[in-house]
Amino acid sequence: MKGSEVFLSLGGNLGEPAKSMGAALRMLDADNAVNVLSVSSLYRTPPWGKVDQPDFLNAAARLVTDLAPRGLLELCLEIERQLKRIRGERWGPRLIDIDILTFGRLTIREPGLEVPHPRISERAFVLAPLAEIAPEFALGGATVTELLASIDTTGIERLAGGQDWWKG
Ligand code: A4P
Ligand code: MG
Repeated sequence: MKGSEVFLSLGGNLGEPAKSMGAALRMLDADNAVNVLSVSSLYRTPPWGKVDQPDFLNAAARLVTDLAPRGLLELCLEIERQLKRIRGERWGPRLIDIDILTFGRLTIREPGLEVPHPRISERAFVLAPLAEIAPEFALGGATVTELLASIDTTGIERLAGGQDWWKG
């Protein structure tokens, strides 16, 4: 597949998030127009935004896809629906959340689709897993490693179990 290189962030803090995230990655990889190239370890992360909720599990993935950005977003939203995500309050607890961090080198600012994801550089739960699979990737003039070094990573823990946890 020639396609576009994409980085995704996955997270969840209800039910069995590792299972939901693994299922989501396998569903993406099963699509003819998507190949999952690499996946980070799982990270346990303190809740960001709304703090009185359970810890999250988070991970990052690198894909190549022949889909257009909207097509990939629709696929991610459909997978979230299939995994019975219950949509609740903003930044609140969730079974599974899939965010498109970057899509090639495109900048998209449209209703319902913003790429690069606008809050990457302030979120250690996104940058810590991303730094494991793409440390030198440049975002707005800094590398992922540099961005991660500039924010608070208190409480973030990489879980043992390596990068094949999602293969099921
Ligand atoms: N949308 C726009 N751009 C994108 C994109 N690049 N990727 C739209 C994916 N979706 C995008 O999503 C609402 C809509 O965003 C989608 O329908 C899509 O059209 P949502 O996930 O329900 O949004 P939300 O939760 O209301 O707000 P937001 O800001 O997207 O929340 P996040 O960013 O998903 O954050 N703490 C830890 N430790 N770990 C976490 O994973 N996650 C959140 C949720 C809060 N705190 C967390 C974590
Ligand atoms: Mg989201």
